[in-house]
Amino acid sequence: MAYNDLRDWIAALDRAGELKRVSTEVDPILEITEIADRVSKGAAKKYGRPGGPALLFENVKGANGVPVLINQFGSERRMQMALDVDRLDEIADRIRQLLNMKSPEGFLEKLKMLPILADMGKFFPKTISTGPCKEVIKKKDFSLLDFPVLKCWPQDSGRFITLPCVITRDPKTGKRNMGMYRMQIYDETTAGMHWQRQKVAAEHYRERLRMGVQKEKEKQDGAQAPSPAYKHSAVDIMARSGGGSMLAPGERPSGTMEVAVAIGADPALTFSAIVPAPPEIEEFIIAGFLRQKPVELVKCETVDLEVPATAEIVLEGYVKLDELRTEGPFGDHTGFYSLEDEYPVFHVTCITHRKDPIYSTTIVGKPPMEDAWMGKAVERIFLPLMKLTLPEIVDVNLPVEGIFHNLMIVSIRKSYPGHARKVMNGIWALGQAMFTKCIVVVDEDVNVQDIGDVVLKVFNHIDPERDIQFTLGPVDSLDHAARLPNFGSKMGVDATRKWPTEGFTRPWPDEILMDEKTKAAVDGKWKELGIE
Ligand SMILES: Cc1cc2nc3c(=O)[nH]c(=O)nc-3n(C[C@H](O)[C@H](O)[C@H](O)COP(=O)(O)O)c2cc1C
Ligand SMILES: [Mn+2]
Repeated sequence: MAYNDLRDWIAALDRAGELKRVSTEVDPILEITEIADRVSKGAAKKYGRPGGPALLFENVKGANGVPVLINQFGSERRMQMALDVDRLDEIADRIRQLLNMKSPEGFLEKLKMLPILADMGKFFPKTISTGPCKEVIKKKDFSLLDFPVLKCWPQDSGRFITLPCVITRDPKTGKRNMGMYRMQIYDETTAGMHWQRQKVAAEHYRERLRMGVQKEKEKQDGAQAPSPAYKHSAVDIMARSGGGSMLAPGERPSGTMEVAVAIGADPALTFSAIVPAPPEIEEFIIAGFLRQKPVELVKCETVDLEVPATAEIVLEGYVKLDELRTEGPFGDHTGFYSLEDEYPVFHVTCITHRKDPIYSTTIVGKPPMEDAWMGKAVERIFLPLMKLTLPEIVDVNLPVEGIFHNLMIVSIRKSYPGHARKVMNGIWALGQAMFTKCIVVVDEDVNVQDIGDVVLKVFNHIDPERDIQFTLGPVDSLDHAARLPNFGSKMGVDATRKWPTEGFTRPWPDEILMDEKTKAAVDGKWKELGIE
């Protein structure tokens, strides 16, 4: 049963004993972070429940009564509840079922497919005339400062909206994208738009730059007021990084790109904004698939975009093509601050919200935190999709402390010489898996979920100089060690058993395992031994 909206979800968490309401006054500046961090780490031990409960702060300083929800996804159980399953692998099973669909032969097989086809109808979003997110519409006198936006960590450059579903449209195909990109609040009506350059909204932005709108001479009086923060070189780099237009010195692009932001929605929708889906797939469809119920959308007031009808808060606006501004630092999910960089600026044209909105947010920092559980869900759900391209993959583990792009352990069914290296290269070519700094490939008899087994076998099996491969390519914007921002080296470790056809002619020893007969004999006398 899909949750209709954030409230429905909060009520379900409450019923399941997964929510803690807090009525003591708390400060959105740093204090909520400290509390949420203790809950996701310390409370994990105390309650014997990894991740601790979701928290609803009902009395937030300076919030005009707007409550703050945090840690809604912060445990395996809640992640399962959010996606309405008992095991996250159930979703992978449903994806596998869809992918395995073959052409039906005969009437009976066609009939069997009907429920699947009917199910597919639920994936597609529906646009309806109005919804609760329109209860309050403010086209003027609105302020981003009205909401209890957190300052998360001491060295953060300001307050950041951390759980925004950012919706943009591909200017060429008209397809919509929804990605989660944090937003630093600059003032009442502007915020940073931290879409990293390899993300889909950044590509939409570049597409607009490439289309060039018109390039105007800086001295000419453009239709658009010049952005005070205009930095020619930065905008030029943005344009060129897409292989697009090169601005002549003194030239500047003009025009804007519309953006809508939904904050606080049903959990499947929020989650779909973080999944690293192929760029061509609309996240609204993914949310429909996860919810098994269409996402209902309403048209925005001031931009040509649609937003989830039941969202708590909607920000409408645009980014200018000639404006970048310093964003960050921000305490990030690497456990370190991501440093300042130039990003586009979101200008708000309208804010709509429910009558008594609930502000939902998260914090990132040293793992494990709330995003660890979201990442694990992504790992499980994407396995069948990875196997589509790399069917030899048996299982994948992205350890939480590897912060998802630093370390991937993958087991394969090895079938030919050099197979492990083919898999590494395949992963580096697979969407956001391109960011993986270290890929460790093991044989299928290694349980990648058991780090002890992995360490034992990987370090026994490698001849480091022979088995480590380096490559160069794009790295995550958050990587502070790479030689250049966004560009650096990556490492693959081939920890599979080496074959003679790979030049390894020494004998390979067997793993030590007791024989079944002896084990059975000891089983038989185990109690009698009186050891336990
Ligand atoms: C809490 C949270 C915050 C995130 N913040 C950012 C961000 O600021 N910038 C960014 O590019 N990606 C961020 N991400 C990751 C993106 O949401 C993720 O890469 C997503 O797949 C992007 O969608 P897209 O493929 O449609 O661009 C964040 C993820 C989470 C869970
Ligand atoms: Mn996308």
